[in-house]
Amino acid sequence: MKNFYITTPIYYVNDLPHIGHAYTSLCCDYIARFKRLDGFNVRYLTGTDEHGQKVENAAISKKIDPKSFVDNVSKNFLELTKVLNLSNTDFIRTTQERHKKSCEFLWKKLYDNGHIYLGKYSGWYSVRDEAYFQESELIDGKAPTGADVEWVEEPSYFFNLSKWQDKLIELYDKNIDFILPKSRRNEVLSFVKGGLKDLSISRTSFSWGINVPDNSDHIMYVWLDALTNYITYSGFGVDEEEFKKNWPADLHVVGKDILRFHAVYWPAFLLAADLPLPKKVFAHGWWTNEGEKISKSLGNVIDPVKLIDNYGLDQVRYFLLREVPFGNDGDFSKSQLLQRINSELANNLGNLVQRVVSFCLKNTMGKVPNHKEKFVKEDLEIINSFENELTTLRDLINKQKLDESLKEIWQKISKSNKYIDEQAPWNLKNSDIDRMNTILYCLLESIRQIGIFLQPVMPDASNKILNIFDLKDSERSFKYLSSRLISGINLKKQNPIFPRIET
Ligand code: ME8
Repeated sequence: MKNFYITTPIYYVNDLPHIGHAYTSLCCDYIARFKRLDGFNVRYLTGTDEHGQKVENAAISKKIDPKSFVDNVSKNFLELTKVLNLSNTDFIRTTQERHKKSCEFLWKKLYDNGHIYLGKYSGWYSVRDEAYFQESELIDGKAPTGADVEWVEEPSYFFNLSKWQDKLIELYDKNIDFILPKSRRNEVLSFVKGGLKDLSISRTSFSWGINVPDNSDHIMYVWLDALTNYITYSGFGVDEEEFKKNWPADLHVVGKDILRFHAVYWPAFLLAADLPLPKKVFAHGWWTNEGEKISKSLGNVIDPVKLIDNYGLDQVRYFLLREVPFGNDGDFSKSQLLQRINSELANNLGNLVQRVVSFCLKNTMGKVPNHKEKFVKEDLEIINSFENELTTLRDLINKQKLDESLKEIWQKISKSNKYIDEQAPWNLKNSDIDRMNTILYCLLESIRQIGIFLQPVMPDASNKILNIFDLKDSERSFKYLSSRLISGINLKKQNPIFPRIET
């Protein structure tokens, strides 16, 4: 079995989860579930980023000690993995012992390889971004993200990032898809070409972090600590064999705001520690809410839990993945969500399943009918198209064109709806039962294939669809697309899969 390893960023535990967290996790879940059905042994990592000044400040403002604070807030993110029905295979917390070991091991490797030196940092720091900024990067005295910055002067260890400029450029040139989408790749490339400064990788002015080995006056910079989570899960510093087996990751999915950390700092750390590099970093865009930037001060933060309570999990999963071309910014609009639920889920998909199965319950004694007739061209287009569809979907998923992969599945659904209208099996009830049965057979077979394809995006609804045919778990993978439905099996009645929502 081939391995596939995908990661979300690990989320800061200074506050409650929001739509951005849910979005990244769902995109990864979609890819992870797809790969699993396609025969890969999938490792899907998510978790929480619990150290640093931002989290320490949040704990102080709540008058709770940092450890109790992060224990509490991290639970909300763990809970979110259940609410979103994620298929993650681990949930890492940077306060775990295994992670501390991994960070210490990486630090020592960097140090022993001669890439860390002690100095003094003086410059601007944004706590909200947990990032250093040069004077020239500030806009009206603030970080480019709009966050406040403070002047920091403290002893600090540095990583010799400046030495890695050529190697990084070579990496981007040789691996044209290392950073996607392309527009983001160009941004990173010009940033690196502009020259890199050595990076401060330790702090002394607060203590909520992992101690630097052999100098407990310093804690590690939270981004060095956080990025290391991706190798902690692979057993780095604990089990060499496991690590070799499991690393590198195939895909880091991140938001566009944290691409620099993943596409510049992270590969530089790994190169300096003589470790293999991840294969790809994909940066997605940001959501606005009804055209407005999402921010706490505007009070328009979208709570994914409430959203799911109101509209349903599979509906939200589908909407978020389908609405924006993956990599672009997107706007969350309630009317657009309702429109997609009613037209694409209730009308297009829901009706197809409902009318075919109801018709069979009345006219084929609730069984998958026999097909005595030979299949004609139109039938074969419905039941034999899966091979091409799977090839197309694979290609789209491998290129992270998630929205397009859903469009492709909906084309199949529309094709089946068109087929039922054109073939009109209801007109054949009294005149040509054999042809009617053949048409219904083809429609049921197409619904089975659609059910299999839909599993990554809507695990619950596709489960209901596949339960109509009482398929075993083992019969739901892509391998089974080519095995046809057996005539004579009983169909199980299902309630409407996607009821319309009145607007
Ligand atoms: O950055 N739309 O964590 P985080 C889409 N701990 N995505 C959004 C968004 C929006 N409106 N707002 C935020 C961190 N995000 C670090 C990561 S990884 C080693 C450490 C996304 O909790 C944002 O782009 O601040 C980021 O990818 C993710 O939420 C987590 O942000």
